[in-house]
Amino acid sequence: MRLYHSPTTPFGRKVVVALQETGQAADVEIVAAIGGPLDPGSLPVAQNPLGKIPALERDDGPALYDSRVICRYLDARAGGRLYPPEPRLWEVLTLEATADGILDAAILMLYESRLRPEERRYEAWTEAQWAKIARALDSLETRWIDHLGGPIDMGQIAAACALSYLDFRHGQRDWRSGRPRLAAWHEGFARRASMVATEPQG
Ligand SMILES: N[C@@H](CCC(=O)N[C@@H](CS)C(=O)NCC(=O)O)C(=O)O
Repeated sequence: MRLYHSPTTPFGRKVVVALQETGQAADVEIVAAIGGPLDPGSLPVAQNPLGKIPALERDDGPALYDSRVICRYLDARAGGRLYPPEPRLWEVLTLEATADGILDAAILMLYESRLRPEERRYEAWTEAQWAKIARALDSLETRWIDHLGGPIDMGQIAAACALSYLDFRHGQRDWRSGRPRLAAWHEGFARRASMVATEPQG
């Protein structure tokens, strides 16, 4: 299998962490892909019409895309450790969606500051994206904190990747402020070998 990926994508990082946590890293070749909405560059548009990474090319079926689909597929292939049975499954999927939503907003903020010409930037829109992130972080600190402390699952991996991405791209926002339990959880989870090996570069 071939995974289209870059060293900075947090969605791709979810997949690589899942590969490592399920003992499948050697089954996947990493293909470097770089680009963005204005110029797809080497993004895998043939594999994913949306032109986004990660995308997973399989030997025995069509390419898969969207990190949630790829992670679910890889976990099923390994025997299903990261997505537990119902009813906990619904919690895991909702936590993963919360983390992915943080990332969607964080990436839109990055594109706004990097891709939009300065005179056309819309500060209120950027702050509205951060407001979504702040609400989601508050829910991680309250509703989700007990779940985060349970056995490892894909929701936790997604949350850890999202928090690390906030450090990487939006460190000045100080997401830890007022969220001591989430900060402590992240500090511990970030020490896992799979997280250390996939620290964003660039
Ligand atoms: N929902 C998608 C989001 C993937 C995504 O936004 N990837 C970014 C890189 S982190 C991308 O490829 N952006 C290029 C673009 O939007 O054109 C997933 O979970 O895989």
